[in-house]
Amino acid sequence: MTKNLCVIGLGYIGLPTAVMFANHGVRVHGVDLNQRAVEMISNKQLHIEENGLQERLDKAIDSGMLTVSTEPVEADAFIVAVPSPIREDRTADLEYVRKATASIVPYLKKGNLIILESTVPPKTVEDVMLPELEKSGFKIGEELFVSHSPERVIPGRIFEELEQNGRIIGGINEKSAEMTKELYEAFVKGPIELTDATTAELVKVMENTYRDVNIAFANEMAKIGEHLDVNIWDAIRFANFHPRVNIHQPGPGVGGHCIAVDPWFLVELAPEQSNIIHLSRKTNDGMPEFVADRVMEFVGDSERKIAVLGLSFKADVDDMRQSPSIDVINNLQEKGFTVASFDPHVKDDSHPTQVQSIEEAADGAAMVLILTNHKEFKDLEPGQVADAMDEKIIYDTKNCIDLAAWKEAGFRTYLLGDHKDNTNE
Ligand code: SAJ
Repeated sequence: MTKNLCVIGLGYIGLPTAVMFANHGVRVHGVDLNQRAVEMISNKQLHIEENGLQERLDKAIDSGMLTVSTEPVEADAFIVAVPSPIREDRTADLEYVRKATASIVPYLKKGNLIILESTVPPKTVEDVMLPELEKSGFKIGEELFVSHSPERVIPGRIFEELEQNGRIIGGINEKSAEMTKELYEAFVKGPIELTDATTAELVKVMENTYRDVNIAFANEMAKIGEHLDVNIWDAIRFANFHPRVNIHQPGPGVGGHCIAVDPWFLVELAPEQSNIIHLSRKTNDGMPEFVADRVMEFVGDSERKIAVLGLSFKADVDDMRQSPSIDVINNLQEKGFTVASFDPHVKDDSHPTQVQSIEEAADGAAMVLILTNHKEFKDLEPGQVADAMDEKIIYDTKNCIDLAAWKEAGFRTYLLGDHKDNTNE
């Protein structure tokens, strides 16, 4: 039975996971190279935003079940939850995983369990982690046990999903898988499936790639819809009434460290066989330019100001990693537009165009451009910005605003999938 756990990496996955175990009877030592993050956490301050994290962190720290530092400690089990990004050339960068694994080797004891939670290309446990762990001198599979148990939680609902989601556990052998299952049963209520490490690695990457391919289909339909004077959002809603159809939502692009990254692991692994996957990546990565082209079309003159609402990669989170908003803004600036952006979830000074309010962003602007469907934007009233704007145009790329009210207020209104010639005239 695991009594002491060491969690390496206290980011969007590692910290909630560490807190969850600490509040379910497992003594946890959390480790992060970021000294500032460690100081904040030990003072019960958050360096990331997630619903329910503050009160659970307070409980874990106050109970003494969670301690943090920049160095690992001896434990019964170790969880590695560090970044697994891609490089400029779209190949997987597994150095964080390799270094985190190497960092625990001096602390390993016979019988220890090591679990990789980061999403990685198939064979990473075998080709990257095991060679590092072998340097401990312990026999892998007999004296050291290793598994991959990929996180599957969605930002904004992490604690609910940590408990309710099923879990895939891939062990390098059956004993490793069984030991990992026993540990996660501390709080996982969803079904736990056991398999081998490579299958578990592939399953997680497949899940995120499935979503990316379906979003690409939705974005392609939005482009096709332009030719038909059809509101693609309504069309998708109607199609999804079909029991076997689940078309995702189009948008200004796919961001975050997961859906926009993981499919490239498969393209790198099997370039000849991953045509749909590769094309879907290109389709979704092309959406920011598509949106900027439409802005140019709708405004007609690039020496104007655009008020961008939403910098984070999705609704109600503070995470700007790989955010499509940044690419849209870059495209607009390259065209000559002046951009002012506002995001209620993102910390100040996170982007050079950032201002302190919607009103400040819209002041003197020709267009309000919605890029992230934060709940704060859903109730935005035209009256809040109309008088301060130079021209009254609104473009909603996330279908989250009641455009009828804006039309009534004299705005030219556009939804993603609209073409200049089929609206407002
Ligand atoms: N998006 C669309 N249309 C959609 C859904 C999403 O354009 O219909 C965009 C979002 O705006 C965002 C991006 O895709 O920019 C990704 O957002 P998301 O909500 O789809 O996913 P993530 O990245 O927050 O979380 C995903 C989840 N994976 C799946 O749902 C298959 C989560 O379960 C994973 O744990 C997470 O990746 C991860 O960490 O891998």
